[in-house]
Amino acid sequence: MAADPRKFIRDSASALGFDVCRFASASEPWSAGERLAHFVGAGRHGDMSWMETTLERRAHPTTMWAEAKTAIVLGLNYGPGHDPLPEMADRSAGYISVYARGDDYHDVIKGRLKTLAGQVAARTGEDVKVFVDTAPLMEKPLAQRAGVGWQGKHTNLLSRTRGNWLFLGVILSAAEFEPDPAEGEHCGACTTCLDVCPTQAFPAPFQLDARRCLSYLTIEFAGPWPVEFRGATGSRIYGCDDCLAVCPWNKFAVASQESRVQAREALVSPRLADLAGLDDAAFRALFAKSPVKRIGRDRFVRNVLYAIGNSGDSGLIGAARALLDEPAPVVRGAAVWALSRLMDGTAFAALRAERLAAEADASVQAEWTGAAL
Ligand code: B12
Ligand code: SF4
Ligand code: SF4
Repeated sequence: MAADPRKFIRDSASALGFDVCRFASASEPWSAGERLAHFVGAGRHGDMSWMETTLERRAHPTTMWAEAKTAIVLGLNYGPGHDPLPEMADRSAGYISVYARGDDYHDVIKGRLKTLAGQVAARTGEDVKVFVDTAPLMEKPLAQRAGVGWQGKHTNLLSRTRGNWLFLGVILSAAEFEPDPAEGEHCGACTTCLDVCPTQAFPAPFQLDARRCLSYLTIEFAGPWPVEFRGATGSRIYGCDDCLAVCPWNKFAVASQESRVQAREALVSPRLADLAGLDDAAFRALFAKSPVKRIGRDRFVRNVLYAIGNSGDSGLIGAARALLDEPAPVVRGAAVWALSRLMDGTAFAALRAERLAAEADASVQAEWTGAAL
């Protein structure tokens, strides 16, 4: 009997540091494309306009690459080895989500995917294409089809044997491989992730409205946030882990062995006062090789100011005041909001009297007058 050609690929994936490597058909039809169209049609993608422009290509692997026959789905465990949510009890510190505490996972995974893809191409003589979140491919439904896990009610892919902390990457191959069995859904009657969400971002189980998700707001959304979400963010300054961290299937999660995704000490409970004082150069240095760098200093400092506004720590008033003269209106506006929460009413009114007349930007004026929505 001929050896299973998948074994070589699995062994090589494991040697490259991947924790999971499974195979799925890339050509069979699915309903994920229609669900994506529903998501975008309802406007749930918010300002992520690339989701609109790539909608047709994202509908199915073969609409992007007609020759695709097999999806080789890779998973990399980034489990922290503990429940990170209690860290948020320290309101004078910021919370950076677990996935962003080490090196950018795109950089960690991409090179390895390319190496593996090269081996697959050499072995099969067929073309390959590599994906890690950077091109329009729906990775979670492919991972479910390959049996890596299932999309839970929070819409992330989780696994019976590994819990919720898994990065995904995909290689499409024009070669046919025998598919692994797909995974079924094992959420049952549980609604823990839906109930914990601080912004009620789930319009229904298995559906997310990204516009309400703190991960979207802290990372993808550039402007001043709608006021209703600012208090809910608490100390979350980059991403959000709540719906992942509370899932009971995490009892099977294990700590990641991958050195490049291990948390850097400086990115666990960093002091808000220090973060508010970062200029562009210091921001870039602190977040070198981290995904946080991608959002830029101004958006990050905006997030820090919302967290300062939620801190209840009057010792942070000086840090927020120091940002009232920033060039970016989004930073000035967030500083005003933070001060409105931390200063007593009389002192804030006096500051407003001093500052409002000199403020030229309408969005920042609205923060001073309390008219911001
Ligand atoms: C856009 C995006 C986001 C957006 C939107 C998230 C989302 N859930 O769609 C935002 C910015 C909010 C986001 C946040 C996060 N993200 Co993100 N994100 C993506 C990205 C680039 C595309 C996802 C996508 O296509 N979304 C569109 C929606 C429509 O797709 P979907 O969730 O698969 O939709 C399914 C369900 O809604 C369901 N559905 C819809 N209606 C119905 C109805 C019924 C009855 C049923 C049963 C199902 C159902 O079917 C749809 C198709 O399968 C992927 C990478 C990729 N290329 O796939 C990473 C990815 C999903 N993100 C990832 C991560 C880690 C996160 C965060 C955990 C980061 C953080 N800690 O802050 C959060 C999690 C938030 C959450 N609860 O989802 C990982 C997830 C890994 C995993 N194990 O699942 C991915 C795969 C990146 C990667 N390569 O590892 N992300
Ligand atoms: S990441 Fe946070 S805000 Fe987004 S859906 Fe999950 S719990 Fe809600
Ligand atoms: S918390 Fe419960 S409902 Fe949510 S993904 Fe985990 S098992 Fe499913």
